[in-house]
Amino acid sequence: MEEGPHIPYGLPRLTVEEMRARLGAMHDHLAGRRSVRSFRPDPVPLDILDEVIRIAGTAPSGAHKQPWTFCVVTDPVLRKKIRAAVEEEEYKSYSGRMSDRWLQDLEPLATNHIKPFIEEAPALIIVFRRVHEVHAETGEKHPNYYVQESCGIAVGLLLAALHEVGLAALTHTPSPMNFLAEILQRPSNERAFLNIPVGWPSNDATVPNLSRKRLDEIRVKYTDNTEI
Ligand code: IYR
Repeated sequence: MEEGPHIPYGLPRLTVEEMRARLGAMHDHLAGRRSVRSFRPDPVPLDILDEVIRIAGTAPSGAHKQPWTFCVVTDPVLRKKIRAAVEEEEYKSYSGRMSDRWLQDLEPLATNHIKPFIEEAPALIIVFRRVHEVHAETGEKHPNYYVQESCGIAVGLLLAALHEVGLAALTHTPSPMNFLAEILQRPSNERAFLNIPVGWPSNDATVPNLSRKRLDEIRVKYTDNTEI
């Protein structure tokens, strides 16, 4: 972390009406985000993906260690290799490693071990969590903190940024996924966190007809009823 004095900070104070209007619009927009498994092959400009990653990099992180690396993979040879390795792992998962209950829970999503989207999507953003840092000169290990939480927040911002510009994504979690670090030759302090295929939905893309929990199902109030 950069050391130095604290600097002044403020935010614009919106009226409650402005807050309601902005949040209503933000909800309507973000509620339209869905996990997509079928993509058009059209390439996404790399500078757009860079901007999206820059936004993800604004996330808060434990002790501001920013314990993430975002790999952008568009190379078709690599994507083919990744697809083959993913399908090998997913086959083992679907045909034995996942419980019957788990498979039953996944039925509405109609997933299986075949993952054409890894080659069809024009880009994969593969997120690695950095379990520690390695000092460039001494080779000394410096710990990172709350790495899962930090990377989770960063990916949340990344998904919002993609949706903001009309790009679809899937948060794909082959398990185990250490093969991703091997294929991409990542350093030993990095562990694969998520594989995120990105692109525009194909013309025949469909998504399951899901509903989301209502506010009263996800929020518990501890108030004294004096608030407005
Ligand atoms: N990783 C597998 C299985 C899978 C698991 C969950 I939990 C999902 O929400 C979706 C899929 C796959 O990607 O098919």
